[in-house]
Formats: sequence, C-alpha cells, structure tokens
Amino acid sequence: MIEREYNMTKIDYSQTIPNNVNLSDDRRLQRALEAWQPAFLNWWDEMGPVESSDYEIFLRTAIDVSAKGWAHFDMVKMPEYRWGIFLGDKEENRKIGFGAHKGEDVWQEVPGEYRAELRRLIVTQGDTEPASVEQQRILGRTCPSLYDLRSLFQINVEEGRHLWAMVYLLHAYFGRDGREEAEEMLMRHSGDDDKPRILEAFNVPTTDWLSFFMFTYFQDRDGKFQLNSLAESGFDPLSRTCNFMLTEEAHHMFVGESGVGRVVQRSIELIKEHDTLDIRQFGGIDLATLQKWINFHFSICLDLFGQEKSTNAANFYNMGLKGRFQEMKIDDDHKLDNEVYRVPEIRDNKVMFSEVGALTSINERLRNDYRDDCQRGIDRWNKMLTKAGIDFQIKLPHSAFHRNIGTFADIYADINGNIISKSEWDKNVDNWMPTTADRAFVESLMVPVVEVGKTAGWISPPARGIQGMDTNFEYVKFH
Ligand code: BYC
Repeated sequence: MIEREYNMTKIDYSQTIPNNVNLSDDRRLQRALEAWQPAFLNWWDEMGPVESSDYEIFLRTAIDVSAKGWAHFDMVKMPEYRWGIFLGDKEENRKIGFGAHKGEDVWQEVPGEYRAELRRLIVTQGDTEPASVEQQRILGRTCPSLYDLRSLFQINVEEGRHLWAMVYLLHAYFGRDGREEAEEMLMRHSGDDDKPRILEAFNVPTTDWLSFFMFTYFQDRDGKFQLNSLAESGFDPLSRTCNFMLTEEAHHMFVGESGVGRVVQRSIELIKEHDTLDIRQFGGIDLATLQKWINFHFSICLDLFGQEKSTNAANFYNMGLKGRFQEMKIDDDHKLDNEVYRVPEIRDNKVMFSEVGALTSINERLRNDYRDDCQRGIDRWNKMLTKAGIDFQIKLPHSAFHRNIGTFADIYADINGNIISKSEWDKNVDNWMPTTADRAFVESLMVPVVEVGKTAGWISPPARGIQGMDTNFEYVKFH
C-alpha cells in the first residue's frame, strides 16, 4: 500500500491533473485518473453547458486550499478550466467524533467492514454533481445578464470539480469497483429513462432561471447539509474533501439567495409602479408564481433527506461514516443510544408526532435543520415586502406537502399540512404548484440579455459585481 502524504495546501498546477495530494507519487492512481480524464471531458462536451466551449469567462479557480487566498480569478474557457483534486488541510490527531468508534483515531484508509456503506455514500454524493450540470445545461441560452451567465458557469465548473473529488476517493480507496463506479458516474444521466441519476430531485430539468435560483437556494442547500454531515466522517479523506467542497458551496447558495432576492426586488418595483399584484402584464414575476416555485423546489428537496426513520442513516452514524450537521457543536454523548427525537407520523388522518430513537431519526433531524436554514431567506424576502408596504408574505409549505419519500409519500396534504383526499388535491393543485401555463409564462420571460451591464426586466440588476469588478464588467466574452 502506498503511503499517501497530504500536508501541502498549495496546488500543483504543473501536472496534467492539478492536485495537492502528491498524485505523481502514486503512478498507478495517476494513470487511472488520467485515463478517466478524457471520459470526463467528453461527458462535459456532450452533457455540459450547451454552445459554450469558446466563451471566455471570468472564473474563480482554486490555487490554495487554505482558508485565505485560495481563489484566483481569470478569463478562462470552460473546457480549459483546470479540474483537479484538492483536499482540505489535515487536522493532526483528529479523532472520530461520534458513533461506536467515538474517540478512536480517524481512518486514513477505508475500514474493511464498512466498505460497502462508505462506497454507497460517496457514489450518491458524487452522482448529484454531474447531475446538476446536466440539469442546467441549456440555461446559458437565456441568461438575464452576463453577470448571471458567469455565475451559472462558475457553479457548473465547480460541480464538475466536486465530481472529480468523489471520483478521486473512489479510485484511490476502492480499487476496481471504485473505478467502475467512477465510470458509471458519466453513464447515468439526469432524467434518463433507462439510467437516471440516483436521487429524484436530480432528474428534474432546470430550464428557466427562476428555477435555477430556486435550485441554488434550495437544492445546493441540501448539499451544504449533506456535505457538512459527511465532513464529520471518521474516514478522513472524505472529511477533508467535503470541507473544501463546502467553501465553494457557499457561493452557490449566495447565487440562489441573491437571485431570488433580486426577483422579489423587481416584483416590488413593478407592484408599486402599477399599484397591482398582477404584474405579469408588465413583464414581472408575480408573487403567487414565486410562491408556487418555492412550493415545488422546497418539497422535492425535502425528499433528498431520505425517510424519517432510517436504519441506513442509523448505521452510517453508528459506524462513524456520516454525522449530524455540526456534530461537534451539539452537546450530547454523540452516541445517541438512549436519546429520542420527534418524528412525524399520520394518526387519525392527521400529522402527529411521536418520539423514536435519535439514531433512527438522523435523517429527520437533518431535514429539520435544513428547513430552519431555508426559513432564513424567506424571512429576509418577507422583510423586503413588509418594508415596501406590500400585503403578501411568502412561506415554506408544510413538510407533508407534495412528498414522494417517507411518511408522507402515500398521502395528499395541502400547504398547511392538512391531509386531504385525492380529489381535493386535484381540485387545488393548480393553486399550489406551477402549471403548464405558469411555466410557459416564465419561459416567455427568458429572453437572453448579453449586452454588457444590462439586465432582463423581470429581475433587478446585481447589487455589486464579482471580485471588486463593476457590474458593467464583461464577465463573459463570446467569440
Ligand atoms: N430519491 O433509508 P433511507 C449536493 C432511497 S446534494 C430516491 O431513508 P438513506 C448537490 C434510499 O436510497 C447532497 N431514492 O435512505 C446539490 C433507500 O434505498 P434502498 C447529496 C431515495 O440512505 C446541488 C431507500 O430510499 N448528498 O451535493 O438514509 C448541486 C430508503 O431510504 C431518496 C447526499 O445525499 C431520494 N431522494 O437516505 C450539486 C449524501 N431518498 O436502500 C450537488 C449521501 C432515499 O431501499 N447520501 N431514497 O435501495 C445519503 O446520505 C443518503 O443516501 C440519503 C438517503 C440521505 C440521500
């Protein structure tokens, strides 16, 4: 077994595959990854952002994984972006923080008895990354501004790199079946009938920019919570990989929050200007439509946390593979054998709560943490509406609404969590969820704006530019 030494934060860009893991010391691994690289580039060409290979984009590239100064900005063509392998810094004497192995040294190699579970977690995580690039591939055609186009492409290249991160772990630590899994990552495709992506929400196409901002607000936030839980892992290479991915994830959520905020801002302006909530006729997105998009995206993202009661999740925790959100900040024994947690269930046709073992309800706890985090943005947007004197509040739908995984998968519920019949659902669904006509309306607004410094009429311009640049900067050059 080759000893892997990862103490350097600097990234070596002289290599075919930029890395900070001393890849050149492990020839076999280097060759295997160099063989995967053309398959990845081929996938990017076929399934990545459409018609974009000649564009020059003001992109951020990692040069150093330390907390300060890891980012470098330059005009780059996406296919020339230097995807590579970057692990966060090693924490000396790190111990496993939870589960049956709490207090033991973290693992630098895969513990044999947990190999299957660890592989499954890494594959599920890895699968979401190229999925999101596939979902967003046609958005470049209808960008509301060059600034937004840059944000889209920045996110896309980083999701590509996150795939590299998981593929590295599979190649480096899982031998032949890891290499096979890495190939499969490029064979499954979002929305493919025969070989779909693993998690449902990653099979929904993202074809308009309102959906893109919802995606980056809600779905990337699932990424934040899942990556934080995996960053707690006793398998140290996974922990360090996720820690670095999280630094990039923060920007993706910023794009979502500021994007939806700019839609709200523009809607407020149009409502005030024309003294009506009915602003579609003036080319704005009305708040009722915005609410429907939230209902859809939030509910499909709740499914991403799995079942309320899950033995898989309990096992991942007990084994020390996947912790809770900010595990080390929680004040308990980090073993959870005798703890309880409240989970929803359906009794007498109502949503009620009962206490079950905290271990089996790990997924539900993470989902609740996620819900609280989502609420913060909703509060900020509502404050904007209140301040403008507009009598409308946005809200997150109840957790029972429009669910496909877990306790609520077999029932219908309204947005307040009242259980209703199928006929009531059918009667009201068009008030809650985007209809074909709603989607056609939003699509009709998606006219590309590519003039420097200009922004589409349905969204406010960004408050400031990127990396100290003006909002008038030419963030993307078409050639
Ligand atoms: N869709 O025991 P359960 C990101 C299956 S996002 C389809 O509750 P578990 C990103 C499940 O597989 C973060 N199937 O499951 C964001 C199981 O199947 P089996 C991605 C689902 O394992 C934006 C069965 O139902 N990372 O990074 O506790 C852009 C029983 O369920 C779904 C991760 O997800 C579903 N939604 O929980 C780019 C972290 N949910 O065993 C990137 C890794 C459940 O019966 N993944 N099933 O065949 C995990 O930790 C877990 O796999 C899950 C599922 C939390 C997702």
